[in-house]
Amino acid sequence: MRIDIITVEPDLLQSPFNHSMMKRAIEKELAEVHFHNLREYGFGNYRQIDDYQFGGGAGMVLMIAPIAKCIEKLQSERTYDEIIYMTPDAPTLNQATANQLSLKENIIILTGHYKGVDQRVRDKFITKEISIGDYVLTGGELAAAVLCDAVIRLIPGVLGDETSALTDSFQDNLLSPPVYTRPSEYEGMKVPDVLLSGNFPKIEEWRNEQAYKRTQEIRPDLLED
Ligand code: 6GU
Repeated sequence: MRIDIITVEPDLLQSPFNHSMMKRAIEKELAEVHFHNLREYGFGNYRQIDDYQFGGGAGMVLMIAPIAKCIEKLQSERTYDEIIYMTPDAPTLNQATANQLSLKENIIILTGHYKGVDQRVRDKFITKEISIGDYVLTGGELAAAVLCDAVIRLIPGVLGDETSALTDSFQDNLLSPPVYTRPSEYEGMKVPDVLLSGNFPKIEEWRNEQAYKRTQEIRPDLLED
């Protein structure tokens, strides 16, 4: 999978890709990530990329031309399956969306800033808009890193069996059950007997019960779908 990220703050975005699972995916050549500094596509000596909004109001808006120049250059090199815009005014990312995106070949992710992008960018280029939750971030960069992490770990071959994505929270719309490791007793707090029993059907049943119970307590909305 190839991901091209168009951003105003490329430096803010680099580090998550140099660690852990995303680093592993890139090293295994299962994922390829390219950063494009929008400013390099800006106008004039100041490389202008934003301007005041028509109609007045605080905050700058990213102009269409620099973004168009960058996207059209990428599109001249290959075909993209999705052009995604990270913005709080969009449907919220969930596991189903991450699963779908993990099967794509080439995607572009555009990260917003300031007051966002000229609506015509969204109308002309964007095929999918994603928010990562009901709160406002300064820019879409961290949100893009979150999206990439959620997607890249699902690309076949990235996770080993020991960390199979199939047992993750949300993969079946349930939260994960509690987990324990040694010691089996710490300051009087004991690991549930069933986990030490060696009775694997029973353990599986207990985990399912716990997952359901946790979901009911913490995220009952997940059970309504
Ligand atoms: Cl994708 N961008 C920004 N700026 N804020 C957010 C977000 C995205 N998702 C949640 N909050």
